[in-house]
Amino acid sequence: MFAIEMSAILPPQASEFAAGYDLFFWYITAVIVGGAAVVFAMLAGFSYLYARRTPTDKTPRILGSTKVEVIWTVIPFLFFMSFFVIGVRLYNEQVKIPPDAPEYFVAGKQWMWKMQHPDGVREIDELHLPICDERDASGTLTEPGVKITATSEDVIHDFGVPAFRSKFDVVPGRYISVGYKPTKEGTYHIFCDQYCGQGHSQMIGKLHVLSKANYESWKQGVYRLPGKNPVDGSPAWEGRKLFLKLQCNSCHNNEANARAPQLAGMYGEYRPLEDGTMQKFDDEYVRRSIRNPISQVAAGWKTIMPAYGSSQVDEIELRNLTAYIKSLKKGERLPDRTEMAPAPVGAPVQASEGNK
Ligand code: HEC
Ligand SMILES: [Cu+2]
Repeated sequence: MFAIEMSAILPPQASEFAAGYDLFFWYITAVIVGGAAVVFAMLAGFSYLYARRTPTDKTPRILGSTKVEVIWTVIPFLFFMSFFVIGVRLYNEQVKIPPDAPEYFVAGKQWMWKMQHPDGVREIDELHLPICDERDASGTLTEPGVKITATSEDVIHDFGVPAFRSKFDVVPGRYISVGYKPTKEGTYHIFCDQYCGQGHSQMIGKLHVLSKANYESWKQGVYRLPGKNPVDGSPAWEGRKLFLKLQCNSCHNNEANARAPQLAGMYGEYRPLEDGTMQKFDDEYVRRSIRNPISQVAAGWKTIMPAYGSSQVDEIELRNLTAYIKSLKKGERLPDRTEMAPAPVGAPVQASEGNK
């Protein structure tokens, strides 16, 4: 439906960040080309000016000039510093993400991209995003844009969207986030920008920037399309189902003498550990608690929690469990020890007593 756009020299500028990035790119290019031009012009000029004219010409004895040395040190230094300062400012623009930006989750895997929207919609090798188009009188965007958080299920990949002038490594065992403010409707490339094995060149996808209305109706369509990964709800909601399905509640439950810590209200706090250190209870902490509980035992608890590898809990599921734990407010009760996971949507209804 959408043709992939690609202009002659650079990809289209489809995010707020892209224009500043391109300006910086051209600025560096101009400085480098200008610097090279000065060097080559001098090379040519001096070759002529100081060429040996007669067989008896003598090479003059030239001693150094502090003035010239200072000039050719300070001027390039100032240019290099300007690269640094502008570079840091641009970098910050992309990694300082407004706290109210909705979070999309991306998991790289040999050789595909799995995406999950904040409300649970999932996609593979495609990502639909709403456009950012509300500006104040001075033309500054008033919307937070979206937050993309990514990790990998196997090797290092790199989530690259040239039209957004954005690429970042997707590393197993770590979460990395960037902010996007898509400003132009259209369909753009997603590439894996880090060689990741045989299928690397096929690890490509499409990013669709839709108007807000189209984004909403697209999501409705996904909800309704039969067989296309129907989802029941938010990551936290899916996480609670997993929590029951994996029977985390056999230990983490609402009983006073439960065998494992109450998880409610812990997110964002500092957690004392058995080894005497304090750890921030954040996404990475929850990930380590599930993947490798021995690495950080909560103070006062036994090391009985099993480690859940990626064959039991994949990255999207891990993310959903984290969202569930994060959603538990202080004082909120964990599920009952005996509560069971609900049957999947559409499963045959069990015969009740009366039907026998
Ligand atoms: C056999 C009992 C048991 C099961 C099953 C279990 N846990 Fe645990 N869990 C523990 C214990 C005990 C601790 C505290 C000791 C530690 O940190 O390893 C803990 C710690 C944690 C922590 C860190 C809590 C804190 O306060 O620091 C998280 C998060 C967690 N579990 C999540 C889960 C999830 C999610 C599942 C299901 C996939 C699960 N656990 C299954 C026993 C269990
Ligand atoms: Cu890859």
